[in-house]
Amino acid sequence: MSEREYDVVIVGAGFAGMYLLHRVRKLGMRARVLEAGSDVGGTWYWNRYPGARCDVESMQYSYQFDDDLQQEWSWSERYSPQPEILKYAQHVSERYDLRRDIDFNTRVTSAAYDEDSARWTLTSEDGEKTVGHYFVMATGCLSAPNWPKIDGLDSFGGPTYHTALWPHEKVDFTGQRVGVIGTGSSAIQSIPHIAREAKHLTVFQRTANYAIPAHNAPLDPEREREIKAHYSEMRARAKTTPGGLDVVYNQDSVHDASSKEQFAAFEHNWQRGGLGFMSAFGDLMMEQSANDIAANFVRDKIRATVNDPATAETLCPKNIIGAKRLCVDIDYFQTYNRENVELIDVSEKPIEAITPSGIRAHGIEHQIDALVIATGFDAMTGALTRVDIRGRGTVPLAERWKDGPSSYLGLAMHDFPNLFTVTGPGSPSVFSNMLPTIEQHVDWIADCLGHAQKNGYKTIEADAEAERVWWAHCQDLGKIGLKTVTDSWYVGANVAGKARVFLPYFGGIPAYFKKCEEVVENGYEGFSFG
Ligand code: N01
Repeated sequence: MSEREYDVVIVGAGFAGMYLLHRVRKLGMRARVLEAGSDVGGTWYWNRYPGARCDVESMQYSYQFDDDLQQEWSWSERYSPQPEILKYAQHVSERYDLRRDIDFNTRVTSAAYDEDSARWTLTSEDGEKTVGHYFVMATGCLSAPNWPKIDGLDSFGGPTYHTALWPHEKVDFTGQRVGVIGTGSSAIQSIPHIAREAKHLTVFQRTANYAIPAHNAPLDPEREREIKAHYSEMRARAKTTPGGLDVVYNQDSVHDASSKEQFAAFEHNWQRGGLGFMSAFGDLMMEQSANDIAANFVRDKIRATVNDPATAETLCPKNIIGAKRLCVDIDYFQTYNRENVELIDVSEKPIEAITPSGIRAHGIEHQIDALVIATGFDAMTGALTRVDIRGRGTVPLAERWKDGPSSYLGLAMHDFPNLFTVTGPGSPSVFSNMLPTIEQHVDWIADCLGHAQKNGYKTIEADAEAERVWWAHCQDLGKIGLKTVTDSWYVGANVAGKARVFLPYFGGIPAYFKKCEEVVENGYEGFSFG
């Protein structure tokens, strides 16, 4: 093998790429990770905006492949802030000596498969080529930043910050007039922090969002001890729930409960805080009348929190609760009680333009010194289609997916032999606790590579029919209930021109994990080895 030729080339040094490197090393394979950033951490490397933190509880958002690792690491808060998760990623990279096999500051721009050698050649921005027998895109579901199409965006005279590309050095908004565009999770987390610092903050809201309080606090040492004593049991319980979270899901219909019982269940989940809010009843995402009860509960909370009735009404979401990703907040709605915070509703009429000194909406130019773009990501497919990936034939992946993606299990695609995706479209990923789901994908991929190695196979490829059937199943699941009724990044609606297709798998973690196991038990059903 030449110096730049490997058994496995992995793109991305987030939690997926790091663990995959660790796993394939154990198979005795030579691996290289190519990472655009200057360090490990993936999403936690890039998303450094003020207030960034995980909306899954710390004790559940960590690797579980090594009990020593999970026993030795201590989280300081119930919900970990981004710097602490980044430190954890750095700790993992040191503990398993990962950095020596990672090329940082290396953005891959293209990858081409050569049928004769059954190898992929990856080219990075600087023209360097890396060859791999296997190629894994461990590039995350929410990693390709989405910039809004607003006239004059480039003309703004002050600094512009995208939440997903936040500078590494502290951004100080003291004394400044700041404009924030967007009110998704990133905005909801950052707005309270920006408001505390800025002279004036103007938030431009196109769609109001539901947010459940985090009730964040220092991690209770007793709770930590208790979980660590029974960690594997908690992880096992989590794998039995739809979202892979150790939360008790009530399967009963909200309609079978009295108003008092409904209120008590929602209040209990509200006081507990976090993403488990929708676990109060089993049919909240199944029908409108059930969903309305949960939505009205949250709207009433917003009205009770925000002093100005008109602002409160603007902040009350009109759409289905849970159809867009639920947000978890710390003092988000309270922030609108501050004198220096102003909310501009751009739901009926979009922002007209960004000018050198402000944002124009409804004919009024709001003067700002700094602009924060919190408009999210080209979710689930963006990180894959932004690389010119060509498998068998010359049609790039982006072209093949112009009417929507297709994938077998979110792991592999026909016509792209020896290429795997971690948490690709058609996987539960974004509907689950991402870190354990990543681990399951990586384990599956590494086991599959081990199987090919043991049997002397040169190629692994998803069968066209298996992919077609799986993708059709994902689309059918998407049609159940209320998930696709609302425009969201789950269906690609947030990116201009993107095909409207249901991107994740909505069948829940237990069904998905079982399917992956069955595929293996049935001799890698739906895959062909050459
Ligand atoms: O992005 P988003 P995000 N004019 O797409 C608005 C994960 N995450 O970065 O809804 C005006 O949710 C857009 O409006 P609309 C989490 O899974 C996790 O906040 O399209 N507004 C929306 O309000 C999350 O769901 C954590 O009408 C415009 C906002 O921008 C996902 O990442 C933390 C606009 C975008 O919201 C994405 O969250 C943060 C325009 N032209 C994020 N274009 C954790 O805690 C867009 N918008 C782990």
